[in-house]
Amino acid sequence: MTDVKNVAPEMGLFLTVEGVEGVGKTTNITFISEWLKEREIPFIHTREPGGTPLAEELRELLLAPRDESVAPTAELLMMFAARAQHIEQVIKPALDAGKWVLCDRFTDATYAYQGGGREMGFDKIQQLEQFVQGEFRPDAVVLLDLPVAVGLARAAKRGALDRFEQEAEGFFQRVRAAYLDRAKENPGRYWLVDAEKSLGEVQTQISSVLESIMLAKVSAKR
Ligand code: Z5A
Repeated sequence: MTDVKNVAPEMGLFLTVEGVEGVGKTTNITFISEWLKEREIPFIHTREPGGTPLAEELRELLLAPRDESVAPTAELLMMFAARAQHIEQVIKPALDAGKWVLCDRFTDATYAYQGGGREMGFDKIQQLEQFVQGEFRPDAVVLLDLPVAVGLARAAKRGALDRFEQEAEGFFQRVRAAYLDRAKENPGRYWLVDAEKSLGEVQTQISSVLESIMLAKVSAKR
């Protein structure tokens, strides 16, 4: 195991976790939080859309099922409005304080859900990403991947469906394809985890990914 005790305080790192519906993000983010605690790495856990009071209000608006159909452009802009607030109020201050930021979804979800799922394409998202974030990007993206039908079957065991969860399987197939394309295009930043395996096997993969991310971070600082 990497000895991080002497390097952790000044080593802020922005780590996001992504994947389609039912892939096990929540479960595995709890696992990652424990992994960080065991190593005494200071971190915050946050999520998108959300993470600040204003952004959480936008999340409620975005996820609530409604009779009125939501224009994809309105949805896209609300995602980035929430993100702008989240970056400014929570993410950057935590990184500046030397903490890791463990974030449940970020802009990759916009590429996957609005770009892929809603078929909006990627150009406008790229423009908004540049406008809102400049060059700011996650240091590492853990992409949990599994066949859509498996994820939907897992998620079906939960309660009432939100506005995204009510989409048809084809929507989630496009989401998954967009995520996998992004991972293929940026192999240095994405860490692909086979989330169809048993939870124990998934978490073994995640531990090894975290060790690699940590080593890369430590050597980059040297
Ligand atoms: N969205 C967007 O469109 N654009 C954006 O830019 C952003 C977001 C940022 C809210 O996200 C919605 O916002 C999301 C995309 C959109 N909509 N969807 N769909 P969210 O992240 O809050 O919602 P979610 O995708 O439903 O995630 P979740 O609630 O965290 O669920 P999960 O990732 O599927 O995780 P889970 O609850 O841990 O796992 C589901 C079940 O599977 C649970 O019973 C586990 O015990 C079980 N599980 C987990 N792992 C395993 C393994 N390995 N084997 C067997 N069973 C397992």
